[in-house]
Amino acid sequence: MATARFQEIAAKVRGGERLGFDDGLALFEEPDFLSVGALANEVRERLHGDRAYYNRNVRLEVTNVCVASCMFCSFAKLEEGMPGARTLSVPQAIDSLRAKVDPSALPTEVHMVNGLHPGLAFTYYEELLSALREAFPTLHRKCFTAVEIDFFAKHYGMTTRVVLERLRAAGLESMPGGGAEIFHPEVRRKLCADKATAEEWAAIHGEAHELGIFTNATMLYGHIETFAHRVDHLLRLRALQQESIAQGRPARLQAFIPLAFHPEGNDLRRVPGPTGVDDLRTLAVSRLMLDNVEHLKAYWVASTPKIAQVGLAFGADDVDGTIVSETIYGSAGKRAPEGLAVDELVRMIREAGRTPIERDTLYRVITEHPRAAAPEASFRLKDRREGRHLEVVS
Ligand code: V47
Repeated sequence: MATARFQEIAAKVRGGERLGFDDGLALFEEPDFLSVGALANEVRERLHGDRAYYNRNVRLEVTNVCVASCMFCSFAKLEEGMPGARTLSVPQAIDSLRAKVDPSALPTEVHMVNGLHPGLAFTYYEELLSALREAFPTLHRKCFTAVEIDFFAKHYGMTTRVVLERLRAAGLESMPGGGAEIFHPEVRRKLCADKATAEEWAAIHGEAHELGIFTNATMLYGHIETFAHRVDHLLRLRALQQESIAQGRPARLQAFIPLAFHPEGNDLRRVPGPTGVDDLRTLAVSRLMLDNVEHLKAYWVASTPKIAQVGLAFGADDVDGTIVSETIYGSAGKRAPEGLAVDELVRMIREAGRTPIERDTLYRVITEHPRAAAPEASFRLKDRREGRHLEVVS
């Protein structure tokens, strides 16, 4: 049974009142996490009905060489030439993407993030974007975190605005939400002192919005931060979005994505990482606090497809996409598959009682799938001469 404090917060939410820092903290501390989830679900259904989104996307990482030394990272190799360090030339990057996709069913988005490589020319990134545009004209290019933009500006001696303008001219269309980690300086100082600060990260997103570039935002949770740090993080993002709305900027934060910390192969390997309940509660509190960000992603790569599926009843309206393969979580001990087929995403969404919608990067509807028949009817045994096979019936 939920506490009286929770009932107070629920009344605020139902009355359309904005939640404050103490409310957020109380939601993280509420013993009845199912009630927190149910309240977030009310908001989620008010915003999105029974729709749940996925997209057909593919990941690209062209270099894992990185000058930053984030304690949580298992992906970056600090210097070129170290075992496992890898940097692709522009033609190699295009070939590696070509090898990942089926030309007869091209995805709609490439999501690219990289290490902060000190030895490449800025023109490399411009050439990369132009080559992607030329080789895959229908793939939306969602590329570079604010941390990369900040690094480019400092390393190549340009303002962040010029960096964004040059990358946009070369083909950048939107930006992912990575690099946010935890904004609070008590944590950021320990976790990732040598990259963009919270203020720099937010300023770059605001600038991107001014230029019409839609962006996402993330939060890496389940390591050395407290619930208070998480609430602080959510409030900073809400303020950033409020500013973009108030200024009438042509773009916004589209989606928020909480990222479950994975401890293998990094300096925080003794931290156990979040539990399933923490994953679900964090989604729910995020939905309740971030009342001005439209979409909330349950990112199946970080939380596993099973938790992401349940997350669709805890505030989330999106499960990300097909991914195909990625290396950030692959090198940190992920318990999720390499990629998911569209059939698998659709089944996962349907069995959560939602209508699956394939979206593009900007949340325009590509396909609305019919709502499910009973889940058990999605499979049937088919007799074949050579034996009995399971066949998926869509
Ligand atoms: O910023 C790195 C995180 C992020 C670990 O915008 C880790 O649609 C857990 O930003 N354990 C990159 N997390 C991924 C990212 C993202 C993911 C999905 C969707 C979108 C989007 C963006 O991955 C990094 C960092 O916070 N990360 N190492 C780790 N060991």
